[in-house]
Amino acid sequence: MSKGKLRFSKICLLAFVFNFIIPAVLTSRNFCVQAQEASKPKLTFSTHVRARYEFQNSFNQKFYGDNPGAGKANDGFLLGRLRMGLDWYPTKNIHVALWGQHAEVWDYALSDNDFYNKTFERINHPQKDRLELYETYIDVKDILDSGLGFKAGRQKIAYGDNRVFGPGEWGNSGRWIWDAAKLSWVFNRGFVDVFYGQTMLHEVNSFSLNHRHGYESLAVYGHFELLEKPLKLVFEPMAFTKKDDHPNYAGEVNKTADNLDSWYVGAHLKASMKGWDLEGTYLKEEGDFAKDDIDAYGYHAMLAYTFPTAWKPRLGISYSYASGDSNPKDGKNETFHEAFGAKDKMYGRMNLFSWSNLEDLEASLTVKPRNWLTIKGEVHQFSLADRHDGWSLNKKLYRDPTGASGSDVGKEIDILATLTYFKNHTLMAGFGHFWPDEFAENVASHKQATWAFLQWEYKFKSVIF
Ligand SMILES: [Ca+2]
Ligand SMILES: [Ca+2]
Repeated sequence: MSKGKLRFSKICLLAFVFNFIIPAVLTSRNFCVQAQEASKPKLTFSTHVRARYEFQNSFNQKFYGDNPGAGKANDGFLLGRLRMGLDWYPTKNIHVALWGQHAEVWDYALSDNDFYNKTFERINHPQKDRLELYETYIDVKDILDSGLGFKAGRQKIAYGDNRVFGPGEWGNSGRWIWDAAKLSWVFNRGFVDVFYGQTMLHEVNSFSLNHRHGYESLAVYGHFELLEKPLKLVFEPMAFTKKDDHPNYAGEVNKTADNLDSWYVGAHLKASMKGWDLEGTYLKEEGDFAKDDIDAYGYHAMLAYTFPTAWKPRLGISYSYASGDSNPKDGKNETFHEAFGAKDKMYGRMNLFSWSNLEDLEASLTVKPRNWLTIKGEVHQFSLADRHDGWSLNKKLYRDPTGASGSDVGKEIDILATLTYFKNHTLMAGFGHFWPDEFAENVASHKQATWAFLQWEYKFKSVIF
């Protein structure tokens, strides 16, 4: 579909929403009655403020060690984010949101141009995006008691444990934000969503209303609560595309520039019983990466037990896998490309890894000494799924196609504390340390890396009427 057609179809969709559905819903008797009955606020104004100071020693967003290709070996910077918005609920089942976001970073050693993305042909900044449109949508639920609804506009899309679709809130500019139209069918014990959307890019100083998006996706996601008690079992099958129609991709052998046309199919499963939690995700990826065939897969499995004692200790083990490419010259792309998920709370808190060419063995312990205090510690052992493929921190630079540099990348420990003692305020502090193994030492550096942060978050909502 051409850009013009796409824009045209979006405009048609908006016109349809405003011209047909809203009046139809508002004049429906059912909704008028509900509107009279509702005593909940109709219009609210909210403010979310977040500030975080981070210190990175011997690594940054793109490089590992004391000789980074950009930025400094040791960097300390302040991140600030302001989100403000109006939420209007004309009836119980209609929600209209209009929000803005301003994301800024001070004292950052990496420049804006260090985040120039050749594939997207512009800057896509993970920390900085000024005066932007944030969540702005219309959400209509349960039209005429049918369980059917839709949500159209700029929105976050998240399911399950956020691994496949998740906003990625840790990054200051908010990683995956969608311009999408979603149809939902909610039934007794589950829902099915179908949506088409495009992900926004974070260009620092340009407003993103008519901008070039990153990826586009057509997706179907189901959520089925199969069992309730004593075993709770949730099954979530999914299938979706991840496409970029711009010819900025090149294959391994045939370098003719072409587009990305991939699709995924898989499922997420969650089971809980008597303090035990079991969770698993499997995702198969196929399609075309320029002239190469994609043949990749990823999965994750987690088992945790929460002790019914003081401090509620929760002990967990988890294993994440994402396939890597075994031969850079066979015209076959076996690297699993992460979908649209979060990675902040996964694959180590220092964010040295993504769900791509990865083996991550993790053990964690969470305790709650007070109901307002949570402390989590985790240890990781990271390896490459395939030693001929690159390290996701910087795939092109940290890669040894011969495989001679080994596959063990390193070990990491993280300790995080979250404090919610003060109403509307959340304080977080954290520390991480990384020990490089053979692969990181060979392709990057022998140096150990350290990370620390302190974060304050404030959320306030006031009722206008
Ligand atoms: Ca922007
Ligand atoms: Ca290959």
